[in-house]
Amino acid sequence: MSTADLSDYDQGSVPDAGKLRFGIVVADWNHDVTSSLLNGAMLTLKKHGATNNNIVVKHVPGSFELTLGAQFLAEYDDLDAIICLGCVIQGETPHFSYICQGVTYGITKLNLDYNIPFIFGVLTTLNHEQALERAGGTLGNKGDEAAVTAIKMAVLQREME
Ligand code: RBF
Repeated sequence: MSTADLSDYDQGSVPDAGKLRFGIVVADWNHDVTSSLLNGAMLTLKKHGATNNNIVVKHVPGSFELTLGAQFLAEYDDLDAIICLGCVIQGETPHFSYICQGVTYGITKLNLDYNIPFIFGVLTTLNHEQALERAGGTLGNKGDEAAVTAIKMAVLQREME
């Protein structure tokens, strides 16, 4: 069982995000969890220099819609990275697997189709408790980690230009 707080990263190794523009697309299913992921991502982007004016947040109904929501952002705004936040919790039917498969494939495809990073910030947990532990609970906040990844990948992309 994992016990590490992976959000406890070396802040000195994160580049400045002051000149970068971010999109965040967040799923409303399991809203208590995804709002904490969003809060963590926003705070972390701003901690590293991003401003409110340079962060666009859009909501979609569920994690399955994250892919198209992120594509809308990529098409209609000039962004350096797009963070996708959601939480899929296993139920009694195989639905969980189909949603996870769909969103994982969708976000992977966006990464390859567009020349900007799309960050996978989707929790896929066995229960609600596991999700809360990873959304500001004892195991950190995956929203923070998604934000750090977005900054690092956006800077990497700029270095290559
Ligand atoms: N969306 C989530 O983001 N997390 C979930 O745990 C989740 N569970 C679902 C379970 C069922 C049985 C259904 C029908 C939908 C679920 N969704 C969930 C919503 C899904 O991502 C999507 O919004 C809908 O399937 C409509 O395309």
